[in-house]
Amino acid sequence: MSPRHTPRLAAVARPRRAVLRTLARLALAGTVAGVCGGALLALPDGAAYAAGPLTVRIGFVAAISGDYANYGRDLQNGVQLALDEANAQGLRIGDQVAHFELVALDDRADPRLGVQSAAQLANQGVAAVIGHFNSGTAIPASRIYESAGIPMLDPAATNPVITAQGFANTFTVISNDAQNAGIAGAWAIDVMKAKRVAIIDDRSAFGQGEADVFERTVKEHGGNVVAREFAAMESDDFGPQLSKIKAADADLLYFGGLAHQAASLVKQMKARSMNTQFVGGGGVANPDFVQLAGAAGEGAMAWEYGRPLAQLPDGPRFAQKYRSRFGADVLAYAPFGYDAAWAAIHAMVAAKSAKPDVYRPVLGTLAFDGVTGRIAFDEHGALKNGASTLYQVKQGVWVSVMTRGG
Ligand code: ABU
Repeated sequence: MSPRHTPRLAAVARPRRAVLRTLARLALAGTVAGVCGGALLALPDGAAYAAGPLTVRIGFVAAISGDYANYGRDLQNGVQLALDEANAQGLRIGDQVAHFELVALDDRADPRLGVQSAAQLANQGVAAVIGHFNSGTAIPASRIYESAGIPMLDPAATNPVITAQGFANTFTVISNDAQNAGIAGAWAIDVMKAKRVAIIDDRSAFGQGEADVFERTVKEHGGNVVAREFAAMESDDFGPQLSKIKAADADLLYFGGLAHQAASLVKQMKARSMNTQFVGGGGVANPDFVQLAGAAGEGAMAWEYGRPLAQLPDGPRFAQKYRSRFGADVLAYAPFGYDAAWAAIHAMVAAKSAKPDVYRPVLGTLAFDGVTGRIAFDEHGALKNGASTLYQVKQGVWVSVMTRGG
């Protein structure tokens, strides 16, 4: 289904209003059905209807309730900010002023709901989807979007399988875990000189995926993995795993999972008086971790995607706009949500169409400077030249230590 078109009557000669009103009704019927496309309608005497506004529905899906709701709402805010700005700028898609409308759904990090949400958005005829937050929902949902021919712009889910599937409609504006966890694994051995490495993951497509990459890279760099443990995403009890890791005398523990579990983990490490260096993968270096972990979070390290917002040319301005609009600070991936939305908008404007089959080829060759850096895609839709940054909690604040890649 095409995005909704709503023609509007422009300046016309007064005596012909009745005729023109009838034509306007006909035009409206035609464009709603995707027949007219909102182009100027030429009349015999040279009078014309200017094309009216084009409403473009942009789908958004993430976990916006449950344990991961803070990530999802943060992402949604980033997307909304981009749509608000595009609407305020009065951008044109072809002959029509575009009005972007967000259609937001909650997949609650559940792959089943992820697929249902994707089908629902496809049925509603959205022009693009920004989502999902979890790799476990993004991977199956991407198959729905591919079948429906709707571009999915992934701002947060980082399992490399997402783009490795080779889908024409899948694009990621964030670097992936082949890169982020690979950099972390090499750094753990080459820079940290870790001698006895332990790994825990949350068994999610994301956490297990990054832990696998980390383990493989550690071994490739000559490192020694003394423990490989896991705990389900829902679990907050790491007692059995930490007993083994303490007994194995690990000097570095890498965790593949998200902030609230990472916070529980460091608290339990502190309770056991472990001096093993904690290192998170993506999704840990954010204010929620610091708040939940309290004093136990001090000294924790984590590798995150991209560059520090404060060091990016438009980062501080974005942070300020976000604070003014939503009354809160950026949590994690809002800038990527913002860039994902703008990627879709730029492609539609350049293609002069919000029809996925028309603007998708433009999206594939797009290159622009987003808030998070240069946005351009490789032949699989993966972000080109993504960066990763190491952070450490110092006096209750995540501080950037080094950036690799990009
Ligand atoms: N990449 C951060 C966490 C989300 C996920 O990939 O599941």
